[in-house]
Amino acid sequence: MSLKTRLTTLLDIEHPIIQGGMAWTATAELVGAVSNAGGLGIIGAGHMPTDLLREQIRGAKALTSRPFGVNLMLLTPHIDEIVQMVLDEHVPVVTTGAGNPGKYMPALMEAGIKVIPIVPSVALAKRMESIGADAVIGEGMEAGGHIGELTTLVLTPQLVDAVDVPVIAAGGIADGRGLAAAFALGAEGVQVGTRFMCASECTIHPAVKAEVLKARDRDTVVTGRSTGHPVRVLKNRLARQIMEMDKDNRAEEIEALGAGKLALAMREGDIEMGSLMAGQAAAMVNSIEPAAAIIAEMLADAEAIMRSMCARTDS
Ligand code: TUI
Repeated sequence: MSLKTRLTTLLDIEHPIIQGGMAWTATAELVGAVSNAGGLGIIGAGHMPTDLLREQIRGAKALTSRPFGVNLMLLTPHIDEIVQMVLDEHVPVVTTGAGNPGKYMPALMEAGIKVIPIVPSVALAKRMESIGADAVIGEGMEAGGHIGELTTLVLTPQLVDAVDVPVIAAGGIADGRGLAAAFALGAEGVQVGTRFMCASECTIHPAVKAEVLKARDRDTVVTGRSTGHPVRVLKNRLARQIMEMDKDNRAEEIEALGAGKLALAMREGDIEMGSLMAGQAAAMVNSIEPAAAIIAEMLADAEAIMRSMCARTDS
């Protein structure tokens, strides 16, 4: 099946499925597999040192000749250096998270890079469109990691009404039902993060994949609200400690405790004191499969749903 939209044309990809640029999680192997399967793989820059990120970009280039992207995490202190390196490496697509990428838009656009900001609100989407964004990703609070306040169900249609560029829905989408629902809301693509944590090609520690597979409906929690940068994680000892600190608004202590904890989980497999960033859709992830199988299943199921809905209204 093929679902062609303005997004597949814009990015020169087969299928309107992009993989979330998850820090310390979306590395070259996963990105290569998603792009080779006709989606858009995106490397997660997070707080990664510039040299290591350059290696990941070169690794992705070695694994796929198809387009891929890099997610820039705008809160990272060395973001200026990262942007320069991404420009030098001629990365085809950049998504941005956790802030306003306005400062970097002219240079990225000048270099011919497609720029797709992740937005948590209508106001930011409009601002991004007005300064040249090629599309926007509307991310609902079902998502993992750093999140906004609106749900995917209410954010997506409002973005579709507010901007002319393609809207990609993100947050809580992990199967063909989510893909079909996003299309019903007017999205022209979806971004999927948590499900790809359990792709066979994803290099995170197997202990973290096991936690995602085990997760049930209420196993994620939002921590760090007092810091102004709330993050959704799977509950563990670290999350419980941060929730206690949140009650007393101990923001600085939370920032200090959180430093380095995402890599501790994803790379070293510390599932108690590492930060297990994952979305609510963790509860819907039940197997480890190749990225190509995840994409094929999502497309087939979405198509079947769309057809059955037509059949129901015809009769
Ligand atoms: O960026 C993400 N998800 C992330 S980033 C990350 S690393 C991190 N670690 C510790 C603390 C904070 C982050 C883990 N997960 N998703 C995209 C996203 N962007 N969600 C929400 C936003 C966002 C929020 C505010 C985008 C723009 C924004 O703008 C504020 C402004 O300046 O207007």
